[in-house]
Amino acid sequence: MAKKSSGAAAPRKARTSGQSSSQVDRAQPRYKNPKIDDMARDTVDPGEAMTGNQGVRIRDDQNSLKAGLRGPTLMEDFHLREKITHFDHERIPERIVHARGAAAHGFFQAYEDLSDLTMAGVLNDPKRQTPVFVRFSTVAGSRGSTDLARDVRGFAVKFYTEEGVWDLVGNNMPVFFIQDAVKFPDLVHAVKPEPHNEMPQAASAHDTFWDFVSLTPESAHMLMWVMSDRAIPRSYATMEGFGVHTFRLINARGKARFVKFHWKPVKGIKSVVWDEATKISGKDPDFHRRDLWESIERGDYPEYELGLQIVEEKDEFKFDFDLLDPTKIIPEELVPVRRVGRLTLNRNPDNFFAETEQVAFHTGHVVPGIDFSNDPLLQGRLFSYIDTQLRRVGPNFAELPINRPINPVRNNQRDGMGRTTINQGRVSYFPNRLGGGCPMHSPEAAEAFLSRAEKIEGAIVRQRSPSFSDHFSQATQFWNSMADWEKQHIAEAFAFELNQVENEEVRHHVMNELLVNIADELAEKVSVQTGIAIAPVGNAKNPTPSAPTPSGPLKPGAKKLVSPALSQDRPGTTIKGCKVALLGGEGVDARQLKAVKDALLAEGALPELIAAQAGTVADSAGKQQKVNRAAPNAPSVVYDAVVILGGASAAALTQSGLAIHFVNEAYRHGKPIAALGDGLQLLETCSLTDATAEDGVITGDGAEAIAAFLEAMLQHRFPRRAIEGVPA
Ligand code: HDE
Repeated sequence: MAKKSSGAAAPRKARTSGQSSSQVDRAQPRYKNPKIDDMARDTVDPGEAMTGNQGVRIRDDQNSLKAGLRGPTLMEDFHLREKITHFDHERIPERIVHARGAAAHGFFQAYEDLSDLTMAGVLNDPKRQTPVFVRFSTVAGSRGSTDLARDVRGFAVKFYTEEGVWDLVGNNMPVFFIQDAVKFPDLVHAVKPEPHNEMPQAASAHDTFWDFVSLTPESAHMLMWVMSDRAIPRSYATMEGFGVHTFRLINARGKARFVKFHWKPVKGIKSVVWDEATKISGKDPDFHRRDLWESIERGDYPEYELGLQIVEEKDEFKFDFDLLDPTKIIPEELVPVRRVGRLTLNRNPDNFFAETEQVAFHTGHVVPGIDFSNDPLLQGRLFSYIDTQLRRVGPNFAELPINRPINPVRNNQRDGMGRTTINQGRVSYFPNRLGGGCPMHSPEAAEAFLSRAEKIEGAIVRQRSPSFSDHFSQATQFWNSMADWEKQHIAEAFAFELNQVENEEVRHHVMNELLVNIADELAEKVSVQTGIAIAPVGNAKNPTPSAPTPSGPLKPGAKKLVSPALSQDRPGTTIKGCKVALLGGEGVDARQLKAVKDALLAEGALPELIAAQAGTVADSAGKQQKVNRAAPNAPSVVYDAVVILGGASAAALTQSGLAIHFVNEAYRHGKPIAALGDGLQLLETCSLTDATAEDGVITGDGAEAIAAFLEAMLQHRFPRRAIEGVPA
């Protein structure tokens, strides 16, 4: 029989009126060892018998009930019907956006007491470990699409705080395409596969997307992020996260301040290159999901620091941009990011559907001490998320184990599809005498939510504030802040996308209404790669359809704006979790193999010996070495770096098409390469012997070469190599 695990066996507390059994059990604190719901865990121990859903033992689950051995199946076969009907209903609608995702459990802990800023316990008690569930996602693709699409990544965090659930539903980019929620369905319709033929999957490189953005100049800044390497992260552990909107923090004295939320990955920001991304999409479309799962399984927990940018309410208007405009960042150089706590992801879900699919985030899930701003995109989201969860997961989505708060839920909401609580008593209304006035309001309690007392006045208008009209300054700032190789990648990304666009008018408008307004250098680079002429638009032959959001004049000095914090051009501090291919075979140099493996393992990197076939190979000392992957199963794109080992295997590698392709491709993608001893032969075959350690290509034999290789790995990529040689 299916066995309920520990929670079910635990002694129950006495119930209080209006509480269900599961609500009582969930009230027990779980901070030390956060588990989402012991009650709901269902495991089958070995030897236990199968039953149907009504508990009846099943004699035979492999043959349906038939009239005669070769006869028709009988309607009365209730087991067959129950099993098949359940199967027929096994799916819920996939999310309209962010359908493809992966998630993990963990905890958040503040570094210090921030009660001067907020009364949110999660931020003002450094002794607390608040359980969290974090779901990462792509936006445009369906649930089965590739992880490596060029796209924004969702970074949604559910904090199960003692004062209720707080969802920080963010992205890995700090701005968004549009300024007003009313445009969101249009944006999503434009970027999703085109409706007549449902192509292309998980890609913005098609006509409808570029048609829409060419008429939506407010998207210029976000386009820069999406065309940059931020849109193709190496892993979820190596990307930033942002709350995007301006929110508010409120302290116990009722003082409010504006805040922007940031997640800073402890491993630094790392990306792949576009050619690599497209290939990983074929070789391992689960690349990010797998990386998250495996790193948690081996104890290499993804970690992020929570950063806050705080702006006093009196300073609301001191910037060149509007704090309520979600297409703008507050440059870190203007308001530093204060790091206030750490998020650690340390447990994989037990069940993808019950947790990762059914988790229901909502920007409106906030706790006392955290409040909204009037950002019109955020205001629209406050409506959309509850609506989408009701449709997708059902009216009782909040009762599901993954969504329930850890503190008790007590209210008069009842019934509805999929209700799991058995509410007791006859009182389900307020005010009441029959229930002793319970559950009651808490007008005085500090832990009761109190909305900000914000003074609002103005006429009812369907207009945008003129303070939202500068669409290009920060796009230009992003471009100005990039290193040469980052600029190259951005220009190549625009060119790739526009070369997929068939409509000449759309291509022309992107160039002449967006790119030329961002940076001449960008427009020129893209023009060369696409053949799109830089020419004024709006003449009679080529009229500009009236853009719904006209942009204002470029601010004086905008062309010079720079924010160095936006660049990824910084070496990392760790190579932990980096995958390193060790190319070898029969007779591989035993000393080199051991030395390089030991050095990598000591840094937490993941060396894998690759040989022509799976199984084992004898090293130069005659010892059998386990082959971690056979060459056909080991594409270079899933590794961060490569070592060509010496020994008798070195000559054989020069005859292997797979090995030659491996090294050439790794070189082209800017990866660190070491050729130890005779391993040099393969570099010669690939005509790469001119490459130097400065290019991340290390040759030699011994501790010095290995140390230089580890140093090169901190760089992660040598992208300039691609600029000066073959483009990546
Ligand atoms: Fe979302 N968004 N969004 N979004 N969003 C959804 O909710 C929506 C926006 C984000 O892992 C949906 O449960 C509107 C910005 C993430 O489950 C839906 C607008 C940001 C996730 C929805 C936005 C996000 C979603 C679809 C414009 C970054 C995945 C399924 C006003 C700050 C959460 C669902 C998960 C999901 C609506 C814009 C982030 C339909 C109307 C800006 C990370 O409710």
